[in-house]
Amino acid sequence: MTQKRISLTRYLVEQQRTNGLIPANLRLLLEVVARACKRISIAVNHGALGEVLGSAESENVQGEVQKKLDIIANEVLIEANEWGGHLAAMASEEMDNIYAVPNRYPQGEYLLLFDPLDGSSNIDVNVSIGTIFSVLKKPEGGADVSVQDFLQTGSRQVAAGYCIYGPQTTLVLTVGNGVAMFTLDREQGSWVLTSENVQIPVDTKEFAVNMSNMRHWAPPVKRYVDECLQGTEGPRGKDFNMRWIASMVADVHRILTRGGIFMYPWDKREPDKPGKLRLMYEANPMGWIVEQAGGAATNGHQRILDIAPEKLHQRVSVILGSKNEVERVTSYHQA
Ligand code: P6P
Repeated sequence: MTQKRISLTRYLVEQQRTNGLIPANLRLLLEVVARACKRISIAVNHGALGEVLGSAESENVQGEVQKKLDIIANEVLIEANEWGGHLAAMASEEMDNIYAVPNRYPQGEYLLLFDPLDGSSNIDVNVSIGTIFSVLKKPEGGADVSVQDFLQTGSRQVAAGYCIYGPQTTLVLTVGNGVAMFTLDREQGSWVLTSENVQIPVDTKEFAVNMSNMRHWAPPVKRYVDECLQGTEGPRGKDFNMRWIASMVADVHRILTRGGIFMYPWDKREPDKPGKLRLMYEANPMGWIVEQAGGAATNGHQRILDIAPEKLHQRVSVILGSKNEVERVTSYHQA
């Protein structure tokens, strides 16, 4: 008996019917984003055949060289979402300012934030990359939408997800009732529910960090990684494995699938910079997804989702994954 196939549409309708978590316009938003991710997946999978590899010879707001696919993915998400009447505005890692829905289209109640193609340094070497997105509600009242409307804590998200473009193309989503995964059936062009109520093991033997930065870390992070490296002879009494794909979506997907801890901590090279990753469209959506799967996400001192944002593109230290490990690293910061 083949397993019953549940489509993304059916999943969203049933979530609305049973939990009232997905009003019609939010369902439309999520289906539009999922369709945009299909288009991005096609472009990514063309690789060298699609003349989409390499640099775009431009820089983003972060001062990072943009890849052609960064810009393509950003344009796909903007074009897919601007006309539907579900959004007031969008914000992207690839755009300095917010993108208000043009007046020729109806204004909606939601705000969509995204990193259109995270891990783009991996594009040209054929390593998994992904799209990360976060959904907020535009605060009531007020005239035209502004960047201030976006500056809400991650705990106010109404939906969050990512799409990983790897051996499979998989959409991972939460609306606050656990985490579900949908695998793209390329023959039918449809998203099929392949996992729900995803749970991250609370313990792990696998850590993910860029070890080349070790000498720059703060003592609590150094202590944690040193203890992992001491293995059975050290205070942890067990050996650890290390992974670092340098693609947050791929590292987080592995952690959602089999546990682990992911760290991109502050380091002393740029002491005024809290970390490399961005709060609004990387740490917040990933932090909520991880929490919804029974994990934890902090900046070493506080819950990621409680951080009050001051700037749209602000950065943050990220420690997320298996709950007991994240709590251990966070406790070392209190010591
Ligand atoms: P590093 C990709 O550029 C990214 O923003 C994340 O996806 C990834 O976890 C991190 O940076 C990798 O950084 O310094 O190891 O190249």
